[in-house]
Amino acid sequence: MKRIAILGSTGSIGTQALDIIREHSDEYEAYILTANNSVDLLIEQAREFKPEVVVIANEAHYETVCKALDDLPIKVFTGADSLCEVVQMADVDIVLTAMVGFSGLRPTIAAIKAKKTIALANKETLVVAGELITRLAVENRVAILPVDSEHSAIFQSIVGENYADGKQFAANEISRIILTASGGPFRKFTLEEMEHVTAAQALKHPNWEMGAKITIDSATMMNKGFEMIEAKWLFGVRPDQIDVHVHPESIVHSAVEFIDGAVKAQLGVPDMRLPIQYAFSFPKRQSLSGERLDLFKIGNLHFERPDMEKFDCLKIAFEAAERGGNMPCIVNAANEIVNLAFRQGRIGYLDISRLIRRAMADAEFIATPTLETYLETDAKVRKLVGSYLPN
Ligand code: MN3
Repeated sequence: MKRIAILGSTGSIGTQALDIIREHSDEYEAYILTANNSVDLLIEQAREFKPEVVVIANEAHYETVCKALDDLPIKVFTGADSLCEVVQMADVDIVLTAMVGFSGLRPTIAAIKAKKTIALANKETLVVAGELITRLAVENRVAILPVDSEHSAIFQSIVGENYADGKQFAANEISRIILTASGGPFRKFTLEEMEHVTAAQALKHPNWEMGAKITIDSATMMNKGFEMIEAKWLFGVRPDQIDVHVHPESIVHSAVEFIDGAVKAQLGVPDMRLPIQYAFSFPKRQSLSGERLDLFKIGNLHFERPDMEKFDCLKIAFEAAERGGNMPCIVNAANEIVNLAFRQGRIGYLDISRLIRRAMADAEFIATPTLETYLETDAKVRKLVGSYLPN
């Protein structure tokens, strides 16, 4: 029995992780469930899965959750710091980081230091602090298993590429990663058309059902830029070895080219439950209900080069990755603020990249950041970008 802590159980990844646990209840147990504000769903999940611990991060909802669960032997905690504490509990085997944004950083670090296997869905953690996180993972001998569908595909393609070379272990060398992208809802829009798109249009993703923040990030392709940075840290490649391919069908979830030119990919229907389950079951595969890939039905697969002029956020991510230091942290913090401002109708779609570029120019660059630098940069840039917004 693997005991799983789901950080962000009421979000899109969290609820699908619970689907997996429901389907394989003899193998997995939802041991910790956490949410920020989605009180009703968290209570419903707690009553169904009977976890050991529930965390409602927003303290304003603490009484409500306690009352609703007071007939069950479930411990209820509140406050952002309690996330860092509960992930260290002795019985936890896997921590699924499925919360949104920068808030995932500190709990992920706490879980790594407590030597928990990480099923990583919170890509912002690696975008902001990839150097620190990967170093801590090596020091603590902790596995970081990707849940992002592209990174799971890359990971599935490199499983089996390790070998024993005498008494040493070695891995076959990757020459290139093909990171696929659906292109989002504005793939065929002109820049002029993009000027006027609304949040409602951006929230209609053609292939994937996701939370609001990441759906907007997909529309701007900042999500793909962040995934490039995520891949750089997870697989130890340089940004120039990562080739973004727009692939509107979302069937090839990503691919790896090795030094001999062989390309391995993972294909399937778009369904996040597979990468979530693979992170839980690795190295084993398990049955999974749902639709199967039918290539006859799909007929053709298409690939295009991304338009870096139209999707400036993708270019921004490459620039930030090349610059290094706290620049990806600056970009992430700015993006979290403008993403929300766009959803609230306070700024236009093209203002997203304009304001992020402004923050990149204005914020203090630090070449060799520490955890404190990241926390400080994040707070400062949020304030800075807030000052750019109309009232
Ligand atoms: Mn993805």
